[in-house]
Amino acid sequence: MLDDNVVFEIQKWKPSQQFSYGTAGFRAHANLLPPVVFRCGILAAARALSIPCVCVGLMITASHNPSEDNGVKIIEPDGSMLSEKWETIASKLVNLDNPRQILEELCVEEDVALKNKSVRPTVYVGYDSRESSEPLSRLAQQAVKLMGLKYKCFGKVTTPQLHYFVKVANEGVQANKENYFQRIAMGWDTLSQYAFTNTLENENIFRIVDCANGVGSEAMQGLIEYTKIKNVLCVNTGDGELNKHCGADFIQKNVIFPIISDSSKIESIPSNALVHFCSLDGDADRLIYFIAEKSESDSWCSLTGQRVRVLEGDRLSVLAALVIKKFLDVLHGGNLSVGVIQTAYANGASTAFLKDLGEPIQVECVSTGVKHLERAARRYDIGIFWEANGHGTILFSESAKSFLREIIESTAKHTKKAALCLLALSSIANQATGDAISNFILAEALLKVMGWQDLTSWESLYQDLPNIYKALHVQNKEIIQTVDQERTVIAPESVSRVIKDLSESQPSYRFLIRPSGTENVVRIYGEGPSLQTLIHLMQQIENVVL
Ligand code: 16G
Ligand code: ZN
Repeated sequence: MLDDNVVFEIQKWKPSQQFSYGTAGFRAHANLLPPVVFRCGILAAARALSIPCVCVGLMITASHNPSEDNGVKIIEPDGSMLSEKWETIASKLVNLDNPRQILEELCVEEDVALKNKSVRPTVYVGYDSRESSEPLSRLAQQAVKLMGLKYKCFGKVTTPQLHYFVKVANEGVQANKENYFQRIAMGWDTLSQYAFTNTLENENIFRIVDCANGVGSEAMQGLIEYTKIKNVLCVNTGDGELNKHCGADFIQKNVIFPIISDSSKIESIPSNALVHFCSLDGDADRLIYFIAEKSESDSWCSLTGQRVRVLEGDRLSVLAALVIKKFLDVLHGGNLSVGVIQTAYANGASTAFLKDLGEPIQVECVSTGVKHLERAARRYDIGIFWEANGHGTILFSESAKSFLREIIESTAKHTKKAALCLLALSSIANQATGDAISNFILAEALLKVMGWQDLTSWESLYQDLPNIYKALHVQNKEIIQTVDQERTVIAPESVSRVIKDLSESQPSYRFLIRPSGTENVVRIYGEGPSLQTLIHLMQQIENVVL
């Protein structure tokens, strides 16, 4: 059954170190990646052969990592991230000296026919703007061919675009950029027709999008072209270094104004304009808004390094929940369940705000990692999820969409409008994964539905609780064990006891600790009414951890 030639070829591509398929796939310095990407090409093909499907996806990107890094991840036929079972298979296939055994297992257990299968699915490949990305994609192509499968390369695309292509292709829809942008533009047009409280013409808003010098800048151009949204100025579109002192991850972690390598593009913005500032990350699956104070005499460049006020992912959840509730109220709920999924790291003030919204909004907490949020969100008719880092989307179930379509066909004018607007949200929000490009237009649309021109209206919905988030370098991060969606520490005993005692003596404070899934550090988080007190309390936790 196994072709010796295939095994021999795979064996030649052996990584020089051990790799593990983590939450973001395989990631490392680009020099180390050729064998990993080759074997991932084999893996993608095997995955495609293991289930009836049109295609699976393979994306070459290292997201917000420095430009010399790269990475690879596989996309399931439904557009979601690789299943946990296949994550384990991926790690084995990449690391083994002799892959024969794992390939044989796949043939038997996953029914992967390495040859002579009549239906040959395709592997869809995309890559980001890194120098190493295109050459790596050619290795994936070689591997897919070796497995006898078809290969379709989309060239430079954002990660969420590739997720979208894979999802719609498996649903029988043509997968291309036109279709991707048309869907978004359709939703935007519907909302502008029925729900915007201020018109496009009379507004004095400028939207500045920091593209992190990544692949998102090209996608932003497409978005602007199709939606015809006005006054969008893209900066950091590729002249500067990828993710260096700019981009969503940098802003969220450092809370400072980015370097703008092409700031001349925005110097002519009128001084009385309202500015919406936001940043994409390197592969455009995260979006972070922020507010920067600028006096008339300041130039944009002079703001670099100054503190900003970040509107984290939680704020997008809140905005989405508010608008969805507004439309659903017109439909008297329509018996649709609406869940907002957060992790324990969402600011407590956002959780309290969301809980206060009441029916039909339900708030749920899950463990860190997009897959946990996404899985929980899919259990609702409308599932809203965002991580604080700016990754998220709004997912609509098929039955929710059918329900809305029925209303549109059969009922009175105002309910029809509300249903149309909800459907429009489902067409803007990427239904496969969090997407910074579509979320940019989504956020701008939601703000318009609320009638807010200024970001401070959004910001003043509630005040974030003071908080501290730190990474601690420890010898062995794995000794930290948590339960209850990372909200309770159970080991080691010393850490667990300190946190328990502090939580009991200071009930208005909250403390979290967990090993990072992406770095060799332990992350600690504390939140409460006074920053001064918090600093003091967090020190006690740090002392026992270190
Ligand atoms: C990965 C996850 C992200 C999570 C982050 C936590 C995906 C696609 N990404 O980037 O959801 O927030 O890890 O990293 O799953 P940490 O464990 O190092 O804090
Ligand atoms: Zn990313």
